[in-house]
Amino acid sequence: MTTITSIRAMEVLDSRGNPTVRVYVELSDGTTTSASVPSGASTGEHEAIELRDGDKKRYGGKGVLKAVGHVNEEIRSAIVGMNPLDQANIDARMIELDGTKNKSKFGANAILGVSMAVARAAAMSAGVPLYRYLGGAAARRIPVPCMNIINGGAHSDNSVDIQEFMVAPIGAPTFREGLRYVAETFHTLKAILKGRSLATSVGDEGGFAPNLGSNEEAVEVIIQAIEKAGYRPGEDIAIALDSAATSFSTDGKSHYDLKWSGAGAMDSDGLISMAEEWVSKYPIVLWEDPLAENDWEGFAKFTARLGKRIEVVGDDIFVTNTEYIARGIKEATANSSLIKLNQIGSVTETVDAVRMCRDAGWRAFISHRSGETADAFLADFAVATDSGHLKSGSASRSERLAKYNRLLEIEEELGSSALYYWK
Ligand code: 2PG
Ligand code: MG
Repeated sequence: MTTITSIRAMEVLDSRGNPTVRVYVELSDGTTTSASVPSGASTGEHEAIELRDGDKKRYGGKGVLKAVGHVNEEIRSAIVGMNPLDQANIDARMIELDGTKNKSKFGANAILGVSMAVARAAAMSAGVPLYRYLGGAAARRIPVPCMNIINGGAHSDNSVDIQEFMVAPIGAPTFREGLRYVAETFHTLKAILKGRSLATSVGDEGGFAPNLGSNEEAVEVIIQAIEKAGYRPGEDIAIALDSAATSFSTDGKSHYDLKWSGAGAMDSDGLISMAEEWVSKYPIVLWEDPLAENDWEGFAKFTARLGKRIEVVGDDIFVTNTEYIARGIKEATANSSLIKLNQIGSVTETVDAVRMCRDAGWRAFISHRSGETADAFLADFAVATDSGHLKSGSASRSERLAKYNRLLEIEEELGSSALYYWK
């Protein structure tokens, strides 16, 4: 039997220049590999804990040497000797040793780093690509890339309230073509913004971060870019949004203040009516976090009114945690959950969250974090879980393109057996 012979972590930097955890795993058959953990900015209140040192003398307190230490000591001694194919038991062992509800002892960054590196090592040792190891022989659907071409909210310094304006190539015949559709739209958008003397500098996820007149103007300029690039809005390319509404909620629950649009203060009902108007006017197919993380009631109203027309995704409200997703299913809070590995902190639990969505007839939208690394684990994970769509930022910044480029590779490898479609 092949066993894990070594586990070692180190502190590296993510795409924002903040420390994160990288884990190296070695197996008895000579396999060596590593995995790096991402980090969010607009984090949900109930996310698993990303352990940071708090030592202000290093990286402003953001160092991860404590998490690294937990991998190199307690986790290492518990996991070395185990079979790398035993993913669920390895994850369970770490969770049990941590002993807290939110992984605050070892840190989700420590546990997830090991979990991802073990999965990758097991795949390599078995001689199969990661998407096939995790998803089985029938894993062959390449996700539609929802490309975030205008960044706002906590991801940029402009005055935009809504965090992400994404373009989704829903009518493309293949992933390769879809990626081309949206990358061309990104370049066309840049030319339009330049022509209007607007900033073309980018935000954390590689999308532009211009100061426009209103939230709606962002949708309008994107539609203009889609058309100018030669595509049909709503047929070739649709729009997906992530409001990340917690960030402009004044009470974290049911009151909001949209500064940028000049719309000012409004309650959940006002926000839902605005969204309804937008969905009627624009080719929007997906809306993530239209309301704040504690606005369960607002979410359910939103879903009752728009859930038949669009995909309603909960991110901060569900935090990839089956406890919250289960409540969401019971209360018809949404019809989809965002899926982020580091929100829950292990590969097994992330797959559990996707399974729960599928069992309920929900969708699962696979996501990167705003702080990323060049690790493309996510691309394989999205194919393995058959999710059909993912978001990995824009057509700039290599940590974003790493995932899209990996999907190009997977599609090429699968050849004519690859599937690509929206819904
Ligand atoms: C989100 C994510 C990723 P962050 O809100 O969906 O786009 O952002 O990683 O900052 O939570
Ligand atoms: Mg989100």
